[in-house]
Amino acid sequence: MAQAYLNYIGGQWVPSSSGQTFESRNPANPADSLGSFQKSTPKDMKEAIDAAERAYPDWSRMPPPKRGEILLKAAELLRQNKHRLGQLVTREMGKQIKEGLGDVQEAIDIAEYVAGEGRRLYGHTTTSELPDKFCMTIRRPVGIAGLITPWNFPIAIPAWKLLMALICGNSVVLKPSSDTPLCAIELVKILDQAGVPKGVVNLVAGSGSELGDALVMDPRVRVVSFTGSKAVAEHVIRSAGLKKVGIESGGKNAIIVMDDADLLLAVDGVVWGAFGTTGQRCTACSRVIIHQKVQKAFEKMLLDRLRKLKVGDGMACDVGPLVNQQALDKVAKYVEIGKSQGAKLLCGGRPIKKAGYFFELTVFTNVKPSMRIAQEEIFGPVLSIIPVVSFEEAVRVCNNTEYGLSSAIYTADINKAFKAMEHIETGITYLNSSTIGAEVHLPFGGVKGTGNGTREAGIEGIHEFSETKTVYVDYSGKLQKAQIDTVEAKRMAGHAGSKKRVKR
Ligand code: UN1
Repeated sequence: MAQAYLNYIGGQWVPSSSGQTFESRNPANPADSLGSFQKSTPKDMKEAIDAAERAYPDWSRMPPPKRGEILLKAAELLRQNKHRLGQLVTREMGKQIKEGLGDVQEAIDIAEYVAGEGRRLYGHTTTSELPDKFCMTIRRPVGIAGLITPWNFPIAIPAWKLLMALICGNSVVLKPSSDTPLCAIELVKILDQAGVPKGVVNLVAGSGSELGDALVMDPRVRVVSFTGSKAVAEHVIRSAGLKKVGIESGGKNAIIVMDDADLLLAVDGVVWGAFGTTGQRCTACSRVIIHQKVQKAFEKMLLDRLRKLKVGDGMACDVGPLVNQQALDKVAKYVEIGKSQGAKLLCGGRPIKKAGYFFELTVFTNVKPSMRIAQEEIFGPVLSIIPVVSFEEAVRVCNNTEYGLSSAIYTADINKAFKAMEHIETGITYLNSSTIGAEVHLPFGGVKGTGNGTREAGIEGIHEFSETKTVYVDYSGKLQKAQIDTVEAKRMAGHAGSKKRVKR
């Protein structure tokens, strides 16, 4: 009998009003169940928002350094539990164990980062156009934050959003992915243990299509943060209306390899970017745009490297499974599309006949930029190699997609590197490094179809979860009118007055 996990509402572990549950299973071995979770209803969601509303006044008024102390304690607890949680990430989501541990490390990093922010949360002070007047901005929490998180970073992404929302003084309702509810529950338990007051963090498990609107459309929820597919992101934006909404909705990230690149280094970066996390990162490299002079040599080196990688259970192998059957089917479908549109398969292309959702490491070459495998997000271990003849063409091909999250260029030419930095249309560009591996103290997000221009993490994450208030302090003791009582107006008045005096 699988262990039953409940929702966390108002500091209590409670069952859903539906009386129904779903299971989370190990994608490397679907017979291994992690437990059963609540199939929640909009009524459960409403109760979670009620609880967040009750907890908000006290939490939002707690001095931010105090909130920071609690979140620093959460960082310590995460560190103490890193090994256990890293293994859980691998078991529930499938990624290779080093990456499972990295997922937890990213949560530790953000917890430490935001704990320090408790003593900053800077606004700015500035001048006034009037005498005896002081102007500044302060940061205020937005209110209740509704967070909808994906399965590919099942601890790190909930942590990015939760901890940023918390340090700013928001109370939170989290709807984690149905593929990884246990990782989210473990994170919430740690926040509770660290001393986050009851009701400040609430978790409601279940399907996004059942619960998403109840969270996003509730007028009490003032800020929504969503990471997931572009189609759902567009629905979230439409439903959220005038709320603050942070969106990260995928990528079609490319690595440009120029003819002067250190090819060994480039192969390392491509293998890590394309097949790390089994290609299931929003930042994953799914296109290599290669100068044709080095194409053959690069492909040979790449294939040599891939032959050495073992696909299997992430606890023991180099590359883990896809997250579920649907993901496996989607990858298989794209391989067929690639073949039917005339791309040449260099290696892989088939599901691996094992109990889990495994797929061969797959590389297509001589891919045309317009082919669907070069345009659409596959989210799996499928890489497209696109030959080009010049740097200018490489940048053009790189930008020829509806997404704009991450990109990279391998070159020894500093001029090309800086031109790439300037001309590539993505939120993140790496020079001589892969497309993955963003650090939490820098803004994360993209342009074009990747989102709505917002960034999470870093200082921009603070902006995501706080409002700017502008404050004017007038200590002149009289009514002073901006734009009207100006020096110029006074001079004009004086001038008019002196003219009058002359007349008299
Ligand atoms: C994601 O896939 O949505 O930069 C997040 C990276 C990770 C985060 C990826 N630190 O690859």
